[in-house]
Amino acid sequence: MSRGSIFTVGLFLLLGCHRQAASGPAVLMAFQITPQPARVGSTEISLQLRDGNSKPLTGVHINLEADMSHPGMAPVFGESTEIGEGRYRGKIGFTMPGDWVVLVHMTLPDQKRVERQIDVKGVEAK
Ligand SMILES: [Cu+2]
Repeated sequence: MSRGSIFTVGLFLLLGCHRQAASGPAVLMAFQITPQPARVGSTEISLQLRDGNSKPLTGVHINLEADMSHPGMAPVFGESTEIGEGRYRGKIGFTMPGDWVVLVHMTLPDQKRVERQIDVKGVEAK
């Protein structure tokens, strides 16, 4: 499997943006999921974080957690590392086809905790 080509194909195909909730620190999160469509196996989650002034948010510690909605399904976890100004990249290994939710657990440099959610529907079989 050629990681490079898969990343290029999927890049920018899915770009989401979630505004912050009414309370809590301002964190704007854009995301890309590669490959598209998502498949069982290693999946790259690229994030771009900005603060309320649209400045890149650096130094955020990120843990990824992915869940399915039905019972008896263990969550899967992944780390995310900063690769550039406010840009982070991590991997999640989807273990089953279907609808997943990726929880992005963030700890900001001031230790405030923020969580965002990415719906990844229709993960395909390998
Ligand atoms: Cu499942």
